[in-house]
Amino acid sequence: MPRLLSGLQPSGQLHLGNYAGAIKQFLTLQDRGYESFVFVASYHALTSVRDPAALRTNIRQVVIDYLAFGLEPKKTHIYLQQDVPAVTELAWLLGCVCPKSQMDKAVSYKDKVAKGLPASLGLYTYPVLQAADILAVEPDVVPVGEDQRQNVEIARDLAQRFNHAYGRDDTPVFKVPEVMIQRGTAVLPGLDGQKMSKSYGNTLDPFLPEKKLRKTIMKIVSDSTPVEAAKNPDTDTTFALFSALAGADNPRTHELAEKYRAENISFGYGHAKQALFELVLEHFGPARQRREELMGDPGHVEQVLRDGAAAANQAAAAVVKNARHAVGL
Ligand code: AQP
Repeated sequence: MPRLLSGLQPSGQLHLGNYAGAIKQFLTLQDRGYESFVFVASYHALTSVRDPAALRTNIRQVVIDYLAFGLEPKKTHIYLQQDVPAVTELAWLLGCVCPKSQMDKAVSYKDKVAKGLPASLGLYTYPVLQAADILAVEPDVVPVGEDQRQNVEIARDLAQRFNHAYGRDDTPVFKVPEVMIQRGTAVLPGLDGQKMSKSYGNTLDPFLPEKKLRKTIMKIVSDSTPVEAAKNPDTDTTFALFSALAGADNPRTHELAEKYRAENISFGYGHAKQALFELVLEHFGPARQRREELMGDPGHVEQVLRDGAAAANQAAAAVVKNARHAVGL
């Protein structure tokens, strides 16, 4: 059975970018029979979150949202990063074969520091911990958004370096996984047109109460093309979000694109935003309902995490044992 591994940081409320770039792929692969390992990257979130109460709340919320979006614990092992200690041990072993220059070249560190995150050692070596998350459970694929491509490439590279240093030809220590990125939703824009990101304050949370959801969608930045003029759907954020949710090939998306292009006094950006609002409610209706139910069932959430951690620990134990042996410990 093929395996996938991926995770999200509990650095804030999950948003449409996380859903379109990552979670939607988890759901598709889960339905195709992949054994899935999907974790909450709580150690990674420590590079940006310094409020323990907020972190605790976010961690629980990410698990509830994973389940609400449709991850099924029978097919997907859901766990917290700190519940699989083998990951931090592997991070050390991988760090010892990682050239410093590789971290110097990592773009996410530079981007995040430029956005005001503290320039900590944790943030600097973030890709090594991420490589350990990935390699610990030997996945075939790592589905992520475009911004994570380089980090998965680093994980592949570290696995190969380690295998080269310590493996024997016929028995590599680490399995080298493939990155998987969804075309069309690889970088979803946020309300302001930049990449949608928890830390940029430009996100759309599909679980917002209806009134607030509509208000937030109406805030999406659009250009100043007058109502009666033709508009370009390909450069508009509202259209990008609609297309990511409905699907680029959906007749509803084509129909909306035609409305943009027509010179029509009765179709402005406000109408496109109303269409997006209705689509979000329709698309996430069942998830919004499930989320309400899950919020009242903390026992179930705890059980899911215990089972998920047991499966991840089991997978990681064999990998760490091999890696320790390979280096001479
Ligand atoms: N805008 C996006 N479009 C497509 N995919 C996205 N992802 C994030 N934003 C977009 C994908 O979601 C997964 C989880 O990412 P993460 O939580 O580890 O951190 P991130 O990529 O840094 O996400 P954020 O929201 O931007 O978090 P902060 O602001 O805390 O750094 C990944 O697969 C990512 O590609």
